[in-house]
Amino acid sequence: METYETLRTIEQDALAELAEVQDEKDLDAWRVKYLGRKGLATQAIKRLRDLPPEERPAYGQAVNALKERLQHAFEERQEALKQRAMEAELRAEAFDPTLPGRRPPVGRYHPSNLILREITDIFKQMGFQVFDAPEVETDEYNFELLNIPAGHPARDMWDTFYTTNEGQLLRTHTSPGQIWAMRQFAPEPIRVILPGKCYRYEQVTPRSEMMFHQVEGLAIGHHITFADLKGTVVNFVRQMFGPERKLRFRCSHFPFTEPSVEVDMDCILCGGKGCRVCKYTGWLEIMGAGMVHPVVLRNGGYDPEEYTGFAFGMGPERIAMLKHGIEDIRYFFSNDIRFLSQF
Ligand code: FA5
Repeated sequence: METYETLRTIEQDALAELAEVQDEKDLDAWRVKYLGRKGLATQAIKRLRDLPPEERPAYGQAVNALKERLQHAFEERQEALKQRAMEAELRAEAFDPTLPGRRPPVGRYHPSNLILREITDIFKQMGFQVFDAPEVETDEYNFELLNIPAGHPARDMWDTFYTTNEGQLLRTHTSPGQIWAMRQFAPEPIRVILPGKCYRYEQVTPRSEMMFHQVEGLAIGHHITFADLKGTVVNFVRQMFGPERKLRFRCSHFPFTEPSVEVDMDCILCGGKGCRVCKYTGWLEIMGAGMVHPVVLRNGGYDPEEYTGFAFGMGPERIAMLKHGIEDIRYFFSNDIRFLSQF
């Protein structure tokens, strides 16, 4: 019976020690000590040899039962330790369910898109529809059909990026869109605006980018006069910049309009007195415009004896710069979130 006494002692010691175990390392040492290959409970089977044969099966069963109980106790302790570690971790994180949640950052429109939307909304009220034209153009559409033949000095002003395909280029202005729109609608009267990207091979400065947007406007019909152009532009500028704005139409030249003008607005910062923004002139240039040249009308499919039209082209980034007091156009496309998130 002494043999069974030993088993009981092993069990009591093992359970007492197990209750003291506080971490994984001690737990593992305990397992080796009692349940490992050379562990006390495992080795207890060796006593079988000292017993008479008829008692051996009962003793064998008693050893196995002991090992099972110890194994069970081990697993329970292991689970309890895991649970305790998890609770400690949660406490350390100090989760407070009453705090408000964190808002995920929400995307927003790019300032160029915002100003394009404002511009198109104003023209939509005046019956203009938005027309989409390609950014990758041909020499024919970007220049030839707009009355700018090869060798024309105006080509210097509108130098661009060429593709490896002969005669294919990135458009320098939205004006080739006039031809696309005319060819789609002629001989119906039209009123369209064409917002989109343009590209120029020129030095990047605080006022000029290599890639920027333009919004082209085109109206063609019977009896359209320069007065219609003035009325449309005045209405646009006053809705965009306020009803007190004054406008000036200054003689200019574009090969695709005749007569041509540059439209200036009194400086919104100094009200016309002269300041750094308007370079002390009191005026800010906001667009080029004019009456559609007869050659361009014909290229678009309208008979210039019967139809007249006006066109204009403006730079929305420059308009946004005036509206929001932005000093450098390069902010628009340098992808700095500190700038973009202000709109
Ligand atoms: C033109 O591009 C003409 N196609 C405009 C036009 C259309 C005249 C229809 C008559 C009839 P201009 O090169 O001046 O003109 O450009 C028009 C506007 O685009 C400028 O007033 C400016 O706001 C903007 N722009 C021109 N170049 C740049 C640039 N490098 N960076 C940013 N904006 C520019």
